[in-house]
Amino acid sequence: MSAVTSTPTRPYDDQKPGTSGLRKKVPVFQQENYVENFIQSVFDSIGEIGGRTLVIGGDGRFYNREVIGKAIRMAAANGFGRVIVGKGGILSTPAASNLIRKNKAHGGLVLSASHNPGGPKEDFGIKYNAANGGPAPEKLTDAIHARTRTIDRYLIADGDAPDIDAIGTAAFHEMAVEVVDPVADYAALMEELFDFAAIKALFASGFTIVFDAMHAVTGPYAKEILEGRLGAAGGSVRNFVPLEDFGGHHPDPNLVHAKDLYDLMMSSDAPDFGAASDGDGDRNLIIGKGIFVTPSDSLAMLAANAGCAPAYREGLKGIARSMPTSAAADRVAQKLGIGMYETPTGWKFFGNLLDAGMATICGEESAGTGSDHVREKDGLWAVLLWLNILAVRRESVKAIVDRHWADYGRNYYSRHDYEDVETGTANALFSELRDALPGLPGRSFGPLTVEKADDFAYHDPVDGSVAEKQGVRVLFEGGSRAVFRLSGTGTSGATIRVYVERYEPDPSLHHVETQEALADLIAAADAIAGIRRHTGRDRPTVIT
Ligand code: VG1
Ligand code: CO
Repeated sequence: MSAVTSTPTRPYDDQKPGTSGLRKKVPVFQQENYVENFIQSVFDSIGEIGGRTLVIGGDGRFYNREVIGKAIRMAAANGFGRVIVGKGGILSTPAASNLIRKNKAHGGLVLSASHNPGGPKEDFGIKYNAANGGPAPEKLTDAIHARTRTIDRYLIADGDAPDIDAIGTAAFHEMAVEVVDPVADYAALMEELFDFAAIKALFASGFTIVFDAMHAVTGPYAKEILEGRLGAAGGSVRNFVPLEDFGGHHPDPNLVHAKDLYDLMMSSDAPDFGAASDGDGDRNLIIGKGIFVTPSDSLAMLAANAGCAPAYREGLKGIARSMPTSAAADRVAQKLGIGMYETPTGWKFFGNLLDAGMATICGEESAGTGSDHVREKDGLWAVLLWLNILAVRRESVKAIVDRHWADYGRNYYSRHDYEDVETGTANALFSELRDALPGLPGRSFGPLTVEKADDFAYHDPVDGSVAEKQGVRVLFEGGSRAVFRLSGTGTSGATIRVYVERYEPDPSLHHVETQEALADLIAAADAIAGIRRHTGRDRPTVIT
């Protein structure tokens, strides 16, 4: 029997469940009724539920199990016919996307704060993915947010939710609770997309890999696929046990948090290939022996070589990238004669293009890459596509990168993050910057002259919706650019992201140190936005 509990709910503060759902510190989620009110607001906003299926899983961080228990009880009370839960509450974001699609579910609740740290005082998050397997579109997140403002009751079934540590189906009130192996269906999908025999042969020939799962959700996936099915040497997958606090680290596969891997790849003991993934398994870090591949370059190189993998042999329909991502992929699209789409940051903006068959491969500079096989970015997918390409070309990562730059030119690229800036300071910086935009064209900063400056607005070619204020762009004569935006995923203070890019066609200039190659642009970006002046910081927190 389902009990209906009426409770006046505490109002949410002003954070919109934006790019990646609701993200807060664990103690905020632990407040009475907080989780319940958010989940009920989702259920009240997604249309007819009666008898349908809901997928539930998370990245294993602290508080995952408690929230899954509540979600199951609430799903039963709200009329779902079935929930599919990853064993132990584990589901990577791309695996959840796949399960939603495969089972024609109404949607899914993915419990993760992605790359943010986990633990009793760290971050937690809940996002809702829709029936296509992708992040809830803005229309839906707006409706959920509005509902959190007025909600005055939630529905929850009595009794404890069934055990989620044993595979099998149990009845819970009127609903079936199906606990599934989180890896099986995902691994099967990867076998369909890629030439596993070729990758197996590559490993059998002595090719070596280190994959750092960062004690986050991809551990079991990588262990099964890379070591189990593809024959990578035992021990290739490191930190593969998901931990509630990720071992005290940030599961963020960048050059700061995956520094051990980076150092290994630059050393004389480096394996042939290094990779890592983030908390919820949707992002990737790719490092060859002696060479870091920037995510923007990786997107371009994967697109240019996708035909090596069976799933993409017929060619790509189009490529999409987020606006701050470098234009390296644009050159590939141009050469292939296919469409290129520039979207705001956040995977939800790719959904319509993928659903409409306009794009096959998508990517973000933040190390998210994926394709139309699911509706999320997919860390292991990117690693496997790289391996498939290496298995076919039998060249080193470095040789492939050098060849790509020689063929297309190099887009030098870097992102500078200023984390935990006081919110008022960050807002002041951006309002001043936006006010200054009309006066920028024609002005020079060192050797660079501004050609155009605007605030990116996206017009969705599929549904005509418009997303405004998606990042300030300053384009310089000659094609270099600086982009400024505020992060939507941080949980303390504001994070200012500055993205700089310069195109270099001349192969004799393709091996300059990145920060040096971008020095003029970095100086110009600071002069334009006054970052040092506003924040008092003399260097970024993270440089990628
Ligand atoms: C960041 C990245 C963005 C990514 C988002 C979610 O957002 O820049 O590209 O889509 O995280 O990724 P922001 O607003 O902080 O710049 V994840 O791995 O947290 O699902
Ligand atoms: Co993520």
